[in-house]
Amino acid sequence: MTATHCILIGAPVDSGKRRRGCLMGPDAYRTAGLLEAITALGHTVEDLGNLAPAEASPAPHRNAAIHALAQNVGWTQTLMDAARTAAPRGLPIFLGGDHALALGSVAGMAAHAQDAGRPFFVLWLDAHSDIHTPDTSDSGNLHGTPVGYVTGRDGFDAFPPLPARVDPANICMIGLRSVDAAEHTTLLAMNIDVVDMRMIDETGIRAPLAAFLDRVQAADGLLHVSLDVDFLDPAVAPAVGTTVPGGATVREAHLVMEMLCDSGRVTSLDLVELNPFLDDRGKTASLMVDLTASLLGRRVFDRPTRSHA
Ligand code: Z70
Ligand code: MN
Ligand code: MN
Ligand code: MN
Repeated sequence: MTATHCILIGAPVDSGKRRRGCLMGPDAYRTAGLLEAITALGHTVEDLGNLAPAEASPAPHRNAAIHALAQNVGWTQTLMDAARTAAPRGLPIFLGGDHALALGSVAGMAAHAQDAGRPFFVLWLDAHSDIHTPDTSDSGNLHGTPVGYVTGRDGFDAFPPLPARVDPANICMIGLRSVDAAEHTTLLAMNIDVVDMRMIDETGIRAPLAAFLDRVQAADGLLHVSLDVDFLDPAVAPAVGTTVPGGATVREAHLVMEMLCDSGRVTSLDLVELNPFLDDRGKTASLMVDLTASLLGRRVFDRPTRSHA
């Protein structure tokens, strides 16, 4: 992989759900050696430190269950701006923080792609589809809404207007195993490319990912990868608030990252939902760092001719 300038954006977002701890995520990644792992691969790193949410004072939401609306609105503005500013200079890596940070990171990257006149694609690696709106969410946890926001669904009036909507046809979700009924209806209506765990068991993870990457390639698109810790099986990645059994293995996750690296398409990355308070001697943070390294070119053994095709 050619040398890349990686821009680390600390996003200690802890407002997307009620259980606290994700605010420690950015420093856990640094402690686990993320900067060293990136530079060891021949890339350069710039660490912007940890950002803080903009001030926001939205009216109370009609859904009384919504948790921490003002903070989430403020983070969305901050991270949208940060993405747009960083993207022309390198590869932004958003160090979460819970998945509510992706309202800002993905919206900002979509705006950047529009500015650059390029199609924009999103790979969502997650146990959940996170396609709620503030109106359809029963939990009121806004980390369940980023895909709803970036695809331009109604109900986000309190949030910054979307500079560029993400085409649902350009989204692929891999790893799903916990989808609410309202989300299921929406995923079908939007015809989103869903690779659930059953499909992974039946076809393997390689074929559906290769098909998606071929589409990104054919369109000469920019690709944002949003990696939720709960994509992984909780046995290997215990540092998450909501554990869902039956997740991706270490081997499947590394293969995904290696294929993404080979594609040469990834232009931004979210690392989300790490709750260091729940980790086991840093093993989840370390695994996330190793996966990031695979995405950026680390190889077990280099063969000159291997690719995802
Ligand atoms: C559920 C909700 C969720 C985690 C996203 C879950 C959302 N669909 N949970 N990531 N860990 O509350 O909306
Ligand atoms: Mn998620
Ligand atoms: Mn999740
Ligand atoms: Mn729900």
